[in-house]
Amino acid sequence: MSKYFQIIHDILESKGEEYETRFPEVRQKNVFTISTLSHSSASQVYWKLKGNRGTFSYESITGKAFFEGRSKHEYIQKRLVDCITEYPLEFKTEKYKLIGHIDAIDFNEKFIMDLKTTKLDTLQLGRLREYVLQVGAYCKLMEIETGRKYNGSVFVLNGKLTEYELTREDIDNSWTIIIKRADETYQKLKELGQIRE
Ligand SMILES: [Mn+2]
Repeated sequence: MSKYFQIIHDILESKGEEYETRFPEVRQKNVFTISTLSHSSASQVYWKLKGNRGTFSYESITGKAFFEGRSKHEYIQKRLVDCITEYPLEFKTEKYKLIGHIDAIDFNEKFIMDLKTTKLDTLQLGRLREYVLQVGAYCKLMEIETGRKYNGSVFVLNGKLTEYELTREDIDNSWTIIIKRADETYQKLKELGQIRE
């Protein structure tokens, strides 16, 4: 058996903690992810209380849903030759830090993309709203970081390709909501004794 059996085994085995392994700072109680906050403040609190996402069985790791989602992302990301992919962002306050990774960003066009591989046949409005919050917050963070305005779109791949282009209003609203949720998360974790000032 070659040494790569163990290496591939470990890659599959650590899938459940993939994000934590690649970005260990997310294990800190006061580091929140924009993608989780775009779902809700409660989910961010949940993950902080739970610790990590646990390990998965081979069956679930190699199951269709995970690989389909990842492979669609990676197939497209590799071919977006004018873009930087998995571009990291952060926003630090005195209380907490927000982090995020942009699926693809075109610095010349000042354009941000997030790919979504939802299995829903008809995209639910609630779900789309979450996606918009995430991309909107990324756009705003790029603006804060560079002083230039960024636009962005959500691309949904679910049998067909749909684009949702964010408006300026979407972007400003998203940032307000994400910061509000981050404040709530911080407050809740403090009440639960998870964070000390
Ligand atoms: Mn994505």
